[in-house]
Amino acid sequence: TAPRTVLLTGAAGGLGTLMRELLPAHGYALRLFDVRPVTGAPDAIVADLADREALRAAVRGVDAVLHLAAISLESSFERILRANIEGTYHLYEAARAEGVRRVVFASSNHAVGFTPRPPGGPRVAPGDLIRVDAPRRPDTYYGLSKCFGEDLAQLYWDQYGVETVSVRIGSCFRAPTSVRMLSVWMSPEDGARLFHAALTAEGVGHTVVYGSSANTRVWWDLGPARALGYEPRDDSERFAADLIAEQGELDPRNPDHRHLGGHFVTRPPMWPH
Ligand code: NAI
Ligand code: 15L
Repeated sequence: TAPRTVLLTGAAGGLGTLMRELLPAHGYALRLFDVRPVTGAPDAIVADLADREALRAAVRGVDAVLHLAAISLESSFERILRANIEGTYHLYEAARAEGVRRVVFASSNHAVGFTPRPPGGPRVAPGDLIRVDAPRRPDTYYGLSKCFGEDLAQLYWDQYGVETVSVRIGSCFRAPTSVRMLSVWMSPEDGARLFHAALTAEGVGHTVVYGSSANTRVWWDLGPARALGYEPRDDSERFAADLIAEQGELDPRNPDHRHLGGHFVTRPPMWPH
């Protein structure tokens, strides 16, 4: 079958760059969109999410959108409002107007970042895993914008029949760099597997899932992601010994270690501007 055409917003970013490498093997032809030029991709659409005309043209004829473009850390409310809240609204309006039926939305664990870390040791008992229906507790304006995106996705499904899988991504980088990340890490390869499942599963309506690898120390329930057909193959445990030797185990007396969102709760990293 012909590759499915997917608009990848945020194509110049860290995750966008990884997905440009990994998604074609799953059968996708990618159309790229970012406010910054995309290295090695002269055909990429360089435009802001605020540019409604550019967005309309960008989504025209695609089968689905993988919406990664955003301010991906904390920032002023005004900047988050413009890029993440208004920007995501403009993206959904373009999709609705052009008849695009499926969006995969890069939500974040920071939509529930103030949720206490599950009790017990490094291995969480199945009954203590954080579920997707846990109350939302954003830890930043950034996390709040992801709550908005999830609600917007629900509205566009209920009102207009645009389907979304909202993936509350943990940390998707080549390797985990902190002990917290041992719990929330999603390998790029598993990320591509999960996005592929989210792009192709049938009858998703609006579904919210957590996105990580099958980590030994996982904090949340991967059941909803697996129900889409996601089969994670990686586990951060191979990085555990080195990271723990360097940083020590998580300590409940350390405020940075008490919540799902880690140091976003205490010292949110700021978007550079
Ligand atoms: P990133 O900051 O590396 O990339 C984001 C990209 O979006 C940048 O290339 C930026 O130029 C673009 N962008 C920002 N504002 C824009 C606008 N107004 N119009 C057009 N493009 C704009 O972030 P990363 O790590 O690649 O994350 C991608 C998405 O996944 C983000 O939505 C982020 O919130 C989400 N996410 C990422 C996680 C991770 O571990 N990488 C974890 C949880 C969520
Ligand atoms: C996020 O939402 C950020 O976009 C990413 O840069 C990481 O900090 C990640 O969460 C995390 O929680 O580690």
